[in-house]
Amino acid sequence: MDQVIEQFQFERVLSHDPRTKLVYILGRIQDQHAIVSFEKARYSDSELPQLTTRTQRPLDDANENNIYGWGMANVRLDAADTHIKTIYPATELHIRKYEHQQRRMIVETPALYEQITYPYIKSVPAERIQWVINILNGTSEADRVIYRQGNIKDSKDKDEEEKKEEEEEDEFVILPDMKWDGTKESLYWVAIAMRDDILSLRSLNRTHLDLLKKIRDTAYRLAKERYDMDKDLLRLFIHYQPSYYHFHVHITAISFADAPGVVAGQAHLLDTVIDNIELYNDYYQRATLPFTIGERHPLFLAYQQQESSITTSHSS
Ligand code: M7G
Repeated sequence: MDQVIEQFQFERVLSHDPRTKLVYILGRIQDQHAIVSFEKARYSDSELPQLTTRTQRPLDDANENNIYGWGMANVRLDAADTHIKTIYPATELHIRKYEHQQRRMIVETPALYEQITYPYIKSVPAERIQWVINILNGTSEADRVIYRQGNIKDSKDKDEEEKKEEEEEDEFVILPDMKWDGTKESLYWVAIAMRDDILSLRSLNRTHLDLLKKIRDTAYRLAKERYDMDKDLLRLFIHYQPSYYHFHVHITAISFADAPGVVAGQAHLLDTVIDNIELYNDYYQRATLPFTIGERHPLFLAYQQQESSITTSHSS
C-alpha cells in the first residue's frame, strides 16, 4: 500500500463530499489506474481533552463578535488523522463506482431481473470477488477475522457438496469492513457466507433462513462481547444492488447513521428480510425491488438501452 501512495501520479478528482470529508482521487502508476481515497478521521475520545492545548495559535481568519469566536487552525494530535484506502490496479468499473454521478431509481420487477439484471450479474468477471475468496480461504485479512466457521465452498463441486452435512451451508466469516475506522460509534463489520451460490437478495428463500438467523445472532453476540453493545444498537442489512455478488450482510452501529449505503433504495434490514421469507418462501423471487444506482454504472446503462429499444420498437 505504501508503494501505491509513493508512486501515485495525480490525474483527477473523482468525487469530493465536503460533508463526509471523503475524497476519491484517480491517478496512474506506470500505465495502470489507481484510486486513492482520503477521509478525515473522527477524534478519538482520548484526544478530546487535548484539543485546545494542541491548537496552533494564532488562529487563521479569527473572528469575534460579542461572546462568540471562530477561526481556522491546525490541531496537532499524535493519532493518525486520515483514513486512506487504495485500489490498484483500478478497473473502469471502480472508476465509475467512485466518480461523482447522479443516482437513479430503477423499479426492478421479476421480469426485468431475468431480462436485464441477471445477465449483468453473470457478466461480472469472477476476479471482482477475489478479495472475498481471499478472506474465505484465509489468504487475506486472516488476522482481522472476528468469527470464522467452516471452509470455502465451491458450488461447482456438487458431488462433494452433497456429501457434506446440511449445517455446513450455514457457515460464514465476520470481519471488520474496509470502511470501519475502528470506533464503536461507527462500528462496521461484514458477514460473508462461505457458500458461493447466493447471488443476492433475489436468491433468498426459506432454505437460507438458518444462515440469516445465525449471522444475526452471532453479530449480536460478538458486538455484546466486544463492545458491550446491545442488539438494539445495531443495524444489520443487505444491499440490493450490492457491488459484489457473493452473499454478505452489513453489520453497523445505529449511531453510524450516515454510513454510505444506509439508505432506502439500497439497504434492506435483515429482520425484514427474514420476516418476508418466513411469510412467503418466494417473496424475493416475486417482489418488485426498487433500487438506486449511479447513472454511469453498466447496469443502469443496460436498463437505459432496454428502455430505448422499447421506445424504438413502439414508434416503428
Ligand atoms: P456491497 O453491498 O457489495 O457493496 O458491500 P458496497 O461497497 O457498494 O457497499 C461490500 C462491502 O464489503 C462494503 O461495505 C465494502 O466496504 C466491503 N469491502 C470491499 N472490499 C473490497 C473489501 C476488502 O477487501 N476487505 C474488507 N474487509 N471489506 C471490503
